[in-house]
Formats: sequence, structure tokens, C-alpha cells
Amino acid sequence: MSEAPPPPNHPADYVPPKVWSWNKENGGRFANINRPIAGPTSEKVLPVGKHPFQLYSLGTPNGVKVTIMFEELLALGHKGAEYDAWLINIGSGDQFSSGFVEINPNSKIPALMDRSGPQPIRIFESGAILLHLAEKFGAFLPTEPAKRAEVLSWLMWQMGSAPYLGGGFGHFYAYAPFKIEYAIDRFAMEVKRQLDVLDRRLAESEYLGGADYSIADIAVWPWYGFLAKGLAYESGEFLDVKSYKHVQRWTAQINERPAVKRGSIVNRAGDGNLPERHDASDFDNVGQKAAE
Ligand SMILES: N[C@@H](CCC(=O)N[C@@H](CS)C(=O)NCC(=O)O)C(=O)O
Repeated sequence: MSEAPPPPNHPADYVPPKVWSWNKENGGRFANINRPIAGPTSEKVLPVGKHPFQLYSLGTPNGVKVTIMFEELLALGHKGAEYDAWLINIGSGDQFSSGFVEINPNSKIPALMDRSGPQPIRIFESGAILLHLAEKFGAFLPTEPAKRAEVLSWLMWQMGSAPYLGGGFGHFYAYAPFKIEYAIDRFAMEVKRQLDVLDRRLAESEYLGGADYSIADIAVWPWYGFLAKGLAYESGEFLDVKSYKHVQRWTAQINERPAVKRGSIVNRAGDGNLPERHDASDFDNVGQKAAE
């Protein structure tokens, strides 16, 4: 029987050593996949399907941004946005395979290959993927400079802010091996500030970028809409998410979009979900849920 690793020092007792070293047993959820080095750990060629876009992803908030975008493009009638969505199980370390690292040297989902042109193009970072698709199809991103700047500002806001929500608040509130009041206080304050930023914007504007739904909403909704519904880190009551009325209005509005419903179940395991998506008809096989 293997012994449990010793608990980390009490935060107040910790004195950092001169040189940091990797303690694989430092606990916390995801300790098995976190590591201080980049690069592949196994050889694997990724599968390639029949469609112009090959997505390698998982249905996390960062992953569903992209599947929602594809479903929105298809709903608009852009047939060229057909995609194969392959499951990357980050809990099993699929993101460290040689094939995945060739597409994303940062080993994180989502990663996309655009095979629609003469040379395949790799794109990583969900914000870059949304921008690539928006420009390619001329959709969900205004061309008028002031409107475009507003959408891009909120898109980049999401990319910069969500790590405080997930890696900061979520980690210390839900995943760390023990509760540290200082860390939870610091990140709860920041996440509430972020919710207030969104609430004030959504009080004056129907969508984040302005009057029209855009890639800014597609990027922000999976993180902050999920949070507003009380579904992230079981923190709804703790953060009093219901008090952000305009975020609640916007969350409910986007939730109703059929493409959002479809995109939200892709690359997820379990009943009512689609672990992989290779054809629009795949949604028929998961029953009514996606079509409702
Ligand atoms: N800034 C990146 C973040 C991507 C990211 O953090 N992906 C997580 C899942 S949501 C992941 O792949 N984690 C695996 C790992 O860290 O090994 C993006 O928006 O694409």
C-alpha cells in the first residue's frame, strides 16, 4: 500500500528555497498533468477527418468557444465551416502527444488545423482561433473600425481575465489541497470585480461588442455565463452571482441560441453529449437535447 504524500507546509510556515524544484506530489486536482517543462512525451499522429477544419479539443470553457463558433457559422449558412472535432483527453495527457504539440506547442486545448487552403494552417489559443474563423468567414466581427475595436477589446479582455477566474479563484476555492484564506480572498475579489465590469457593460449594451452578437460574446459566455449560472466551482452562492442582473440577462439570452446549445455538448463525454463530432447529423443521435 503506497503512503499518502505528506501535506504541504502550512502557508504561514513556507520559506521558498533558493532554487525551486518540482515536487510531483504537491497535491491538488490536475497535479498529475501539471509539469514545469514543455514538449511532447509520446509519439502520436493525430487523426484527420474529411472536413476543411480539424479541431482537437475538449468541451471545457476554452474548448466550447470554438465548437460554438463553428455551429454559429454553420447556422448562418457557411457550409465551408464544416469541421471534425476530435477528443483530446487532457486528464490522460493527450495534449502532450507529438501530433498535438505540433499544432499547439503550449499543449493546451483547443488546437485547430485549417485545411481549407493549399497549405494547412495551425492555430492555437482560443482567441486566435475565433479571430481566424471570424476573418475567414466575415462573420461575428464588425468591419467598421470603432465597432471592430470594441469587439476585439472584449475578446482580449476574456483572454486576459479568465486565468484569474480559473487558475486563480477556481483553483484555490475548489481544487487546492487545502483552503488558503488569503488566496481565496484575493481571487474572489478579482472575480467579483470582473463580474461587475461585465455587468456595467451589459447594462448599457445588449452584447459585449455592441448591438450585435460577436466573437466577444462567444469567448466570454462559456466562462462567465457558466459562472453566472452557478455552475463553476459550486461558487454561485459564495460569489452571489445572481446579483449581477445584466450578466444574468445576457447569459440567459445566449443560452437560448441553438448553435450555443449544439456547440456546448461537443467533445464532452456522458449522456446527452457528443465526444466527437464529424457530421451535422451527429446531433440527431443525442436526441432532443441539442435541438431544443
Ligand atoms: N489561453 C488558452 C488556454 C487553454 C487552456 O488552458 N486549456 C486547458 C483546458 S481549458 C488545457 O488544455 N489544459 C491542459 C494542461 O494544462 O495540460 C486558450 O484560450 O486557448
